[in-house]
Amino acid sequence: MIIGTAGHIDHGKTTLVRALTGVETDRLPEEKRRGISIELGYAYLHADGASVGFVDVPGHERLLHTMLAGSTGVRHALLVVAADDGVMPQTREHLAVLALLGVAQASVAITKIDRLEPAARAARLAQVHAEVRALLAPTPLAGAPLFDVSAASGDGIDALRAHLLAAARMQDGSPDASAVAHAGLDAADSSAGQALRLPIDRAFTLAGVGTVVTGTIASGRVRVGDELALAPGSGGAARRVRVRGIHAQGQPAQAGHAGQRCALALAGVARDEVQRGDWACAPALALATTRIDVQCSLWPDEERALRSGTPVHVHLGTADVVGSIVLLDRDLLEPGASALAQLVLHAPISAWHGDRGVLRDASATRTTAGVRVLDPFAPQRWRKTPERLAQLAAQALPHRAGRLAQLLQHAPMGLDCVQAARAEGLDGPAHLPLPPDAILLDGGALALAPAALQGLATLALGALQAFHTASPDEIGPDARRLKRLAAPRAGDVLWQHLVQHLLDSGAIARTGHWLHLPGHAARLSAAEEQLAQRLRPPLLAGNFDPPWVRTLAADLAVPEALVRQTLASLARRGEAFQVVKDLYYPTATLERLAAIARGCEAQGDGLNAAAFRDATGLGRKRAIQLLEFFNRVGFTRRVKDAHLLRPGTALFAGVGG
Ligand SMILES: Nc1nc2c(ncn2[C@@H]2O[C@H](COP(=O)(O)OP(=O)(O)O)[C@@H](O)[C@H]2O)c(=O)[nH]1
Ligand SMILES: [Mg+2]
Repeated sequence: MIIGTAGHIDHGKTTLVRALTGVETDRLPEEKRRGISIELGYAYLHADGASVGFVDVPGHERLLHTMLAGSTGVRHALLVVAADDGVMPQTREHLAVLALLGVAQASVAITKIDRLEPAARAARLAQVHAEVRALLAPTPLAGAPLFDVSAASGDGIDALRAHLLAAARMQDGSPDASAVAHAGLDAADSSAGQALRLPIDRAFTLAGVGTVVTGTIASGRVRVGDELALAPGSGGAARRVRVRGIHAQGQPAQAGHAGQRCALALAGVARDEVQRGDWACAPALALATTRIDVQCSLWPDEERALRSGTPVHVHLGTADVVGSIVLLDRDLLEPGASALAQLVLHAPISAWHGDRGVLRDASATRTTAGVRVLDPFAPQRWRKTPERLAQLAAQALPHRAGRLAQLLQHAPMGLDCVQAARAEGLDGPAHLPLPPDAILLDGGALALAPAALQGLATLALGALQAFHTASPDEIGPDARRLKRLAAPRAGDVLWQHLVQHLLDSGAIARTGHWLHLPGHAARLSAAEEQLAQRLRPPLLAGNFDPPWVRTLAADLAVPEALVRQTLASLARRGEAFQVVKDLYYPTATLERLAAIARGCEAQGDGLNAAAFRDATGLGRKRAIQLLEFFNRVGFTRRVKDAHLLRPGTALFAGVGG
């Protein structure tokens, strides 16, 4: 168990840790000279079957960022209040920090009782106790026991030590101990699959060992030999390192687990490439973000409401970064209230679902709010839509399985399981507790609720019907064009699945590449079939310039209307396409023209009217008409004067059928 000190400067935190453990944590020359703590101090106590790590924090108000870094992973707070001074500003601020970080256990040491006049002692202690009780009352730490101690005389020290060891035994002995050791993790999230995360609070070089990082393991386990990532890393890439050696709770070890303070000796990274604020984590978890959606609670003692857009200092894990806060479900956050918000950061950090942090004001003089991470992959656009707010409400649910079930309900385009697992700190999508009826696609990388599939099917069928109504003489769109018409935000894998699902169920049909409603592809009447047999040869013989309806009618001596009707039926069967009014090209001819267009795009100035004209030997006007046709059916896409093939398009590639 990790115990963190808290309290005003000079109230005796460092002295008390020394009295409890025998370890002097103020080791820097400057700390010795000035008699104050500047850096985090660490000490361990192994006794009576318990292992307690102490993180001693500086009390100076200007060093609150250091106190915050040290308080990540603290399970039990040791609030120190000097009997002579009583409650002071950093007593209050540190308590606020602990409460906002979600630290749920504490003990209070009333120190320096030897300094009180024996005659006035009882009265003064009663007064300080009342003051402290009043301070704790509105916080989750209200029930913390008080111990009167003196490091100078040793009074009360043994009782406090025994109490802390007992608390450690209780906590480390409980089955969920490792999973809940991190203050930011919900007890309900103690399921398997949580991979290693360790917020780094120190990095240094040790002669003969190399780069060493330290921190309290937030989740998972680490073993000697493991490959880890250092996140957020620079340039969007997390660096890979290997664990050469481990100290857990101050002793050499082969492994370390959640709740333990560890030092990791790392191979593959120089000292100046890693710093406080970084995380050592399982490679599958590495992430870097500048936008985090959170639940934000404004401290009740704040004097003013928090406005959307306010600049803030964000402390998450051991990181400390500036940014601003955007309120998502209101414009103003009143003291004591909580809201959904987005943190927009000036530099990337790593954070995972459930992590807790605090906000300080822009000048970093006041702790103002606590935050709990809901989504480290927060969107910039559509961040306040009802759909997005529903997703965030789902993210706020305490149990992982319930949370994912709700998230899936609010994911009309499917849930990205790789990202969801990463956000949850799980070692891959296989560890996500998804509801049994979830439809898994793309090897489990995408999950879809049955209702979402139904919703997409309705959109697709509606779009197809509208297409047939608008273009009765066309067979139908290809799958990509239908996606653009029906659900442009759907991913390709999802869309393929949907189209296959609709084909399998008979809701739609396919002719060649073209999709259509089953009733749309025309059956030719006997008369039409007879005429079609006479139309096909001249159309094919016409090559890149097939005859017009009028010419065909004259040559075959049949009424124009009948030729027009028969060609429209052939078009509805995907055998031919009307390129301009009354000019039909057989699909086989279009396949050859498409091959030429592909060839044009691959060379010179690309696919434009001049190049296509030269390559086909057609006139300029017809070349342009054909290119416009290609655009219309989604084979190409026009950008200024060029026609770009839609990437990966299979249209007119000669599937035959
Ligand atoms: N008389 C007396 N002095 C104490 C006691 N605890 C701490 N001090 C003194 O108070 C000063 C500040 O203590 P320190 O542990 O550095 O306080 P911190 O800033 O909270 O870490 C030092 O000079 C200590 O010797 C105590 O129990 N009795
Ligand atoms: Mg100190």
